[in-house]
Amino acid sequence: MILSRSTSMLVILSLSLIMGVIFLSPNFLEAQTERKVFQTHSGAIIETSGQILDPIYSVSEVEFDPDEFLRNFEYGKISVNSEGKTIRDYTIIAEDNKIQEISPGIFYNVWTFNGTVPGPTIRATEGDIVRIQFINNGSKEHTIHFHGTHPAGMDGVFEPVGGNGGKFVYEFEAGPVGVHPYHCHVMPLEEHIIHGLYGVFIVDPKEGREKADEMVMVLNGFDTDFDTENNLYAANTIPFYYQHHPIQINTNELIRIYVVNMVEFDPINNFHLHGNLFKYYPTGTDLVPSFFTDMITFSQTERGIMEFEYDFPGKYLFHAHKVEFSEKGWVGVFLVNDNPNGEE
Ligand SMILES: [Cu+2]
Repeated sequence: MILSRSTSMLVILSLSLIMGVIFLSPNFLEAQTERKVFQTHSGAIIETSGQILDPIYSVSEVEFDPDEFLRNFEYGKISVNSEGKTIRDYTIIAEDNKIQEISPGIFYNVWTFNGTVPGPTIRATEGDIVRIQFINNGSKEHTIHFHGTHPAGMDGVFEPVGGNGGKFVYEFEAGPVGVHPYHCHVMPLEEHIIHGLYGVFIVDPKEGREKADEMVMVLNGFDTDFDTENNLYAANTIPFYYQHHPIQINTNELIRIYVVNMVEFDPINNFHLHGNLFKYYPTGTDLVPSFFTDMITFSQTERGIMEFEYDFPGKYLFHAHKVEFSEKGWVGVFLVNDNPNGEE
């Protein structure tokens, strides 16, 4: 259809008027600034005018360094019992009242094990006795439920530990070999997980694994407006952190990543590595890899061990190939440097 110049002008003018009425109408403007009242998971009444909770807090009480967390393993206080078994003692303290600025301007009530989300990465060798003094300094009941093998009474489900100083000792033999999550198991479970009460438990084989540059990545998400959908995603809590602070690794050096998916609400998450493929050991229970791939999909608490080496230096992305998640923070970069020792 060919319109005369004056008809075209008339159409444009009419459209502009209609759009102007829509966008400038008091109702539309009000909708943009309308403050809605939400009840949070924990019962608090919060006002917000947008998709992200308004920063009603201005001070972060929790400092979390994803670089430090990445390669930090807690081996516990070591002793030997009368049978000659290694005992590893840990203390884990739960709290549920701290505020963390998880992304610039986004303050979130984190529930923590030993002050951070995720909690400490607990590491033992198969057959060691793991003994955890659990202290609940929160205001709500919490527990620690370890994945892995242990007696029923050590499962952290039917023995809720009261807040304000409640105590429980978890004691069990470390096993099976692999990478396992631990998390609070008090109902409503999603509330206790989404706020951050989780961490990683690594059980090493007695014969050890090949020497490698080892790291831990917990894939997590944050629902900052309490609609049971995540607004932010990350590897190790801070969205986009490893994109802005690339993880430095070397060429021709074995990299081993213990990956655990703790994203709540979304049925799947995944991990895609650029410029390379990795050997993948589901749950890390087998010493022979099951896959050689560049992309692995996880449901919640699914986890595994990845191993790879880069031949060529440079910057390589790793991210969720579920693009929504990577665009909301679950993306990072490996900066591969020439190995100072040459070919290892
Ligand atoms: Cu809990």
